[in-house]
Amino acid sequence: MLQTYEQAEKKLKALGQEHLLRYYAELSEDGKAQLLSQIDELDEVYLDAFSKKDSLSLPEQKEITPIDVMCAAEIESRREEFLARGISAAKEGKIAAVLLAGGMGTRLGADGPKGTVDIGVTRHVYIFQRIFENLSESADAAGRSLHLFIMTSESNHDETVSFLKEHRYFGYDPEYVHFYRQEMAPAVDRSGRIILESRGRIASSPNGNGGWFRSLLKAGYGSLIEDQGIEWLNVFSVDNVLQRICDPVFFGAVLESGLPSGSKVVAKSSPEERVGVMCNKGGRPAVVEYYELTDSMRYEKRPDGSYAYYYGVILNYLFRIRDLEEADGKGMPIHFADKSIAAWDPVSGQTVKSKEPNGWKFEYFIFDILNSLDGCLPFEVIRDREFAPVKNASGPDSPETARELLRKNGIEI
Ligand code: UD2
Repeated sequence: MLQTYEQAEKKLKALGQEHLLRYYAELSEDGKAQLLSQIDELDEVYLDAFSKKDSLSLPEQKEITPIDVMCAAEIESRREEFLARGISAAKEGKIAAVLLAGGMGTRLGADGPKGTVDIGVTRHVYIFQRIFENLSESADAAGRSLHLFIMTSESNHDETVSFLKEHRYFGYDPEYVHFYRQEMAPAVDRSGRIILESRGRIASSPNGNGGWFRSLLKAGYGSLIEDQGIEWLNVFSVDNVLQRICDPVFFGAVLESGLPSGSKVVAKSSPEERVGVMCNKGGRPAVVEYYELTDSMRYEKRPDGSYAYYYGVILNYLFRIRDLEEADGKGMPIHFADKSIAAWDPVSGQTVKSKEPNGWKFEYFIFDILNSLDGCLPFEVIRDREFAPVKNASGPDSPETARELLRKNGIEI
């Protein structure tokens, strides 16, 4: 914690961000302490990345080629073998789950954490409830509870914890549910100056879903993971109400492959579908995010006429922890999201949110770690059975499309 204004001023001067203290004298004592705390937590890694954003020294352009995927038919033919392998490792507690729930859920328009959204019709069906129902199925198959780590963010942590406590974790053993906050990142304007949301508050947002492992260790869960003999983490998205969690078949297949990671994929519904695509980059597995995909990649075809980049990641990954510890230290790329950011307007004396994007948010992406690992098993799952994301208020990937898919899978809603 920065003790004084002078220490904050010194840090900001070195970063060329001293404007953040412009209104300091006008703030209350609490306001001053809050701003000093944000300045203390300010990580210059984002500003460094921004300074290199348009530099001529582009990161070396690694060659991108299609990747082979373990297709559903092969999985079906080896299901019993994979299931047996996965169950026996889960019985020994070698796997735990990590739920990424720090996102803002802006596209859904939910005013609370996305997991608290009830998509039920004849009964309550909260998104968090589906997570615990799916995890419980794998825990039952393993004959034991499996640890679940829930990553939240500053903006939704308290509400997430109180909601799950109020709903008694939907019957799951609370001893096996652990929470931690992800880090926040500052937002900058087009020139790279950090934006003040108000006179005493830096505009900041969760730093993407890619910082999950570093934040998990920073929260002090490394010793629990070691004491419990957990060797693998199944990391997944909050918004997919059909996904299998700690899926023993997926787990067994990755164990059998000998690879340090796995990624559940679905055949894309169209080249335009908003999912990252699995590929090889520089000879190692990788994912290119949907809005970073070039049209030539999006529409590239193999000789047999099928799309070359045809498998989309559903944000359900398996990682072997010992490889993560090594790879995560190599530094993950920072992505820039062009966003409209609420900013303090000294003229009107108010916080103003422009309709058009006016700056950049910084995000780490979970899948960037794949390119630092020695391999990844892309594992195809059947879309209608395992991929029902709730992202938008209406249209594709909405509560309505999710309800349709739940009904199709015999789940009463
Ligand atoms: C994500 C994937 C995309 C595809 C798609 C499948 C990434 C970067 N993109 O796209 O490739 O797999 O999902 O539906 O993974 N989250 C946090 N903290 C953050 C930001 C996000 O925990 O700061 C969580 C969020 O709560 C959710 C998940 O990450 O569980 C996906 O979030 P998103 O909406 O940013 O990713 P999306 O849907 O654009």
